[in-house]
Amino acid sequence: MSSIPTSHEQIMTIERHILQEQEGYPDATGMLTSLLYDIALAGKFIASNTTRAGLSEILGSTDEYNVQGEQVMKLDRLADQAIYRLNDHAGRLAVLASEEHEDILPIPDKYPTGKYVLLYDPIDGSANIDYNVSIGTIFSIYQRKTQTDRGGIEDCLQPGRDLIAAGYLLYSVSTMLVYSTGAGVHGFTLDPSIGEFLLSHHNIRIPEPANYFSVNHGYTKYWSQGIRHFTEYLEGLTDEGRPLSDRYIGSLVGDFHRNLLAGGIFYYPADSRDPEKPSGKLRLLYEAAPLAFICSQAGGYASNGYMDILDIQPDTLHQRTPLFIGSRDLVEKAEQYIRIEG
Ligand code: FDP
Repeated sequence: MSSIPTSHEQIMTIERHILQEQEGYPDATGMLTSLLYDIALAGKFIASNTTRAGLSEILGSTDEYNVQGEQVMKLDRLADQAIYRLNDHAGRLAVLASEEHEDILPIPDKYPTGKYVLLYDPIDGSANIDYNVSIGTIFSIYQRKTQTDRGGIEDCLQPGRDLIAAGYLLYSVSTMLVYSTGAGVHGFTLDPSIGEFLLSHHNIRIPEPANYFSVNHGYTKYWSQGIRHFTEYLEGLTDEGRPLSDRYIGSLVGDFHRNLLAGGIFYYPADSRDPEKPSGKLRLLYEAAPLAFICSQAGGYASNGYMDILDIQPDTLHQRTPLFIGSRDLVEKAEQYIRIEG
């Protein structure tokens, strides 16, 4: 059944919404609009494949491992290629970088380059694919810094503070696209009967008080004292004296999205499991910075435990960071515990 409203509600497609936002910028060329629109198109393509994941040959993993040493799932590869191939030839981008590739992804010589830079995590939460649990795609758009013809790594190594736009797709009960160009956060739900993303969540703000916290408790014994005590605080000793509910999908986009709509905190701290990964698991450029941008636009906050994620200058493409993200007061509380107890 289509979700076309019968009342006087305005139907706002994502294309119309992006165009309307562009009207606020008289110098806009339409390039960002079409870039965002093609990301939405890639999202539709990925969504149509995720819904067939249990039936088609795309279920399961390939024999390859990505730069993080993780096994590449077939859907990862398909999503990675879809995003690249929809964007490599349109003359909007100087360079791309994907979480699945060690190095930057240049624009082929035969195509023109443009003024933007696209970074993306094609499938986030991919360990969930085989179990039919929510997964997502995360994207970040920066303005290029270099003036040479082809973009370079300096164009990709920019702090989240400099983001022009960021967003994510969530492939779940329904498919959603949530994005911000720095003027609030807006959510669109894919109506599969007409193949359009329709505005369903206008100007999202993280509600108060918070309701949830999301963390992988399986790692408790590897946490610092500050993280353990912060978790105990959430479990029962919050300032209001009520425990928050614990919900962990293990898919950052899904966990973040729930906390964005319902109020809460997701955290993936540094831990003592792997001395080679002293900064935790999540990637600054592909995961933490874009979601921090969305979060701050919705009135929330994201920190690495010591400072605002948006202020971190990345040194490498695949740099990892501890992440505390969601309702501002909870993230600040985490910082307090870490400052005092480590
Ligand atoms: P995944 O490895 O399945 O891609 O950074 C990736 C991520 O999932 C996040 O989406 C998720 O929040 C986290 O890792 C889950 O890690 P744990 O299994 O260690 O909890």
